[in-house]
Amino acid sequence: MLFQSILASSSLLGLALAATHNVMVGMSGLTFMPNNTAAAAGDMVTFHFYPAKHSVVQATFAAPCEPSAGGFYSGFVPTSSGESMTTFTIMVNDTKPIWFYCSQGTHCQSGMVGAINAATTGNTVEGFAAAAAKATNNTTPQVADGMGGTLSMSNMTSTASATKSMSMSMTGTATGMMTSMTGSSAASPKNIGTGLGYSAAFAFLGYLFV
Ligand SMILES: *[C@@H]1O[C@H](CO)[C@@H](O)[C@H](O)[C@H]1NC(C)=O
Ligand SMILES: *[C@@H]1O[C@H](CO)[C@@H](O)[C@H](O)[C@H]1NC(C)=O
Ligand SMILES: *[C@@H]1O[C@H](CO)[C@@H](O)[C@H](O)[C@H]1NC(C)=O
Ligand SMILES: *[C@@H]1O[C@H](CO)[C@@H](O)[C@H](O)[C@H]1NC(C)=O
Ligand SMILES: [Cu+2]
Repeated sequence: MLFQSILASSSLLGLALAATHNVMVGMSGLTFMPNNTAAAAGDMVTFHFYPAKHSVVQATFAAPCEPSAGGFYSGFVPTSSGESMTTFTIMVNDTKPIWFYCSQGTHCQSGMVGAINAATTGNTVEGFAAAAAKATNNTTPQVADGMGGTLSMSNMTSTASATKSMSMSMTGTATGMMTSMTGSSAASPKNIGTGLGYSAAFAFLGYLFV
C-alpha cells in the first residue's frame, strides 16, 4: 500500500518535470521541423518520419555529416505515404547543444540538419547547416538501428503489435527505465506539437525520489 501511494504521487512528479518534444523528419522537404528545439534535462525528443526514407544521426558541430562517437542513430525509417508508425525517441540529459543530420543520399549537405539547444549566436543551426553544405561525405553509422534511443510504434491497436513494439524498443536500449517508457507511450495516442507528452520514464524516476 505504501507502494501504491508512492506510485500515485510519482505520476504527479512526472507531469511536473519532463516534457516530450516532437520533431518532424522530412515532413516539409529535406528538413527537420523544428530545426532547433529548446529542451530541459530529462526531457524526451521524439522524431516522426515522413516519406520517403530518412534517418537521424547524432553529429558534432565540427563534423556535421559524420556520426559522433557513441552518438544516437535511428536507422533508416521508410514510409511511402504519410507519417511512419515508427518513431525514435532520445532523452536529453543536459542543456548542451545536440547536433544531428539525415544520412540519406546528400540530405545532410542539402540542409537536412538540426539541433537541440543550439545557441542563437556562435554555433548556430545556420552555421551547422552552412558547414554541412560543404561536407564531402554523408555517413551512415555502422551501429544498430535505434542506438542511443528508443524505436517504437506509435500507432498500434492490437496486442500483437504491442508485443512487436516492446521487442523493437529493446534495440539499442539497455535500461528497464527506457523500456517502461516505451510500453506506456506506445499504448497512448501520439502527440504532435510541443510539450504535450509527458514521460512515464520520469514518473518512474520520480517514484525513486519520493
Ligand atoms: C494510425 O491508424 C489510423 C487508423 O487505423 C490510420 O488512419 C492512420 O493513418 C495511422 N497513422 C499512421 C501514422 O500510420
Ligand atoms: C530553421 O528553421 C527556421 C524556422 O522555420 C528557418 O527560418 C531557418 O531558415 C531554418 N534554418 C536552417 C539552417 O534550416
Ligand atoms: C569520405 O569517404 C571516402 C571514401 O569512403 C574516404 O576515403 C574519405 O576519407 C572520406 N572523407 C572524409 C572527410 O571523411
Ligand atoms: C542520456 O542518458 C541516457 C542514460 O544514460 C542514455 O541512454 C542516452 O543516450 C543519453 N542521451 C543522449 C542524447 O546522449
Ligand atoms: Cu533525409
